[in-house]
Amino acid sequence: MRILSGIQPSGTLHIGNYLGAIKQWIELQQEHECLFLIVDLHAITEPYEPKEMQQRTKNIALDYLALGLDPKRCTLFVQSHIPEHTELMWLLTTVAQIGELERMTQYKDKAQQFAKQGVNAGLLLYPVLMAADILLYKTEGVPVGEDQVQHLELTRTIAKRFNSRFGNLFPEPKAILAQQGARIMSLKEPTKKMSKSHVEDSYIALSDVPDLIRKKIKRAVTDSGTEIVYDPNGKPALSNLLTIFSAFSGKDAKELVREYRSRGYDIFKKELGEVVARELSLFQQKRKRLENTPEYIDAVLETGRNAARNIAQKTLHEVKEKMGLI
Ligand code: AQP
Repeated sequence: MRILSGIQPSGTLHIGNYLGAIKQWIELQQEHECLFLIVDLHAITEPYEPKEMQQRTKNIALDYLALGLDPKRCTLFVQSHIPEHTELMWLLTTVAQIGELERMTQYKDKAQQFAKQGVNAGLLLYPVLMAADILLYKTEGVPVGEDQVQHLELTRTIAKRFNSRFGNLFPEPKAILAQQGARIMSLKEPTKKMSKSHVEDSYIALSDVPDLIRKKIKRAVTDSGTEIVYDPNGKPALSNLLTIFSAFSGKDAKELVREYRSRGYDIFKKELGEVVARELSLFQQKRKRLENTPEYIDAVLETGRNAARNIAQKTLHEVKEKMGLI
């Protein structure tokens, strides 16, 4: 299967990005043809500091490598290095419908968030660029968190519509969801997803030092009562912490409930903090070593650019031919 997924360089990666997306990528690269990109063209749809963007993009590349993506097993590249993404996006804007784009939950949320400063057209067209990212490589599987499933459904609609109007070309890509961690919630507002653009205490960044991780988990909101039970509707905060514990420890939620049921929130949170801190400090040590090899990071992205561009140019040529543009 050909797999593709990406992350925006819009801030520091958090455990939601890791558990919902990257953890699966690391497993998938063992058996599938994988392409993983840094979607910088998506990140510019929100207010950002141009001087920081290059470093942010490199930071994500460092995170990818330190978490375990292996450039011998997958293609790692930067979206804006491949001009075919934006060219295909334009072609696909004639296939997507405005009503479909306006119905996207992420667009509605962000349009509300940025209403005062004005909503740029890129926010509305974001899912068409995402469809172009995916279809350009004739991707079959897209490992993402649950929040991206709606965008992926739209990609399938665009692929289907293109195929029936211009002739068969694109596979209809499927979402691949993590069994645990497809939707990690905010530590402060457990009914909202954990997000890198929300307040710092609401997420655990992959770069947080052990003491900060322990503190954030200690301060995470909990539900009323004292018993440890898994009940996402009745006890969303606790269930979220159980999901995180489960994903980091490899024990399932039922087993954790048996182990901690009557030991109280304090011990449960303390031990959860230790498990998360231990795994993230291994990642941080590896990342620190990689920080000293900027030429290696550049070389990985350059090799990725060349490999991705070969596929991208071929697909774009086929698309234009089918659309009568050559
Ligand atoms: N809370 C989450 N739980 C599980 N998966 C998540 N993902 C994001 N948040 C969670 C998954 O991470 C991948 C990369 O996401 P992205 O950075 O491209 O954009 P996003 O979904 O908008 O992530 P954020 O953190 O919420 O960023 P901002 O705040 O910039 O909008 C995707 O696969 C996503 O599903």
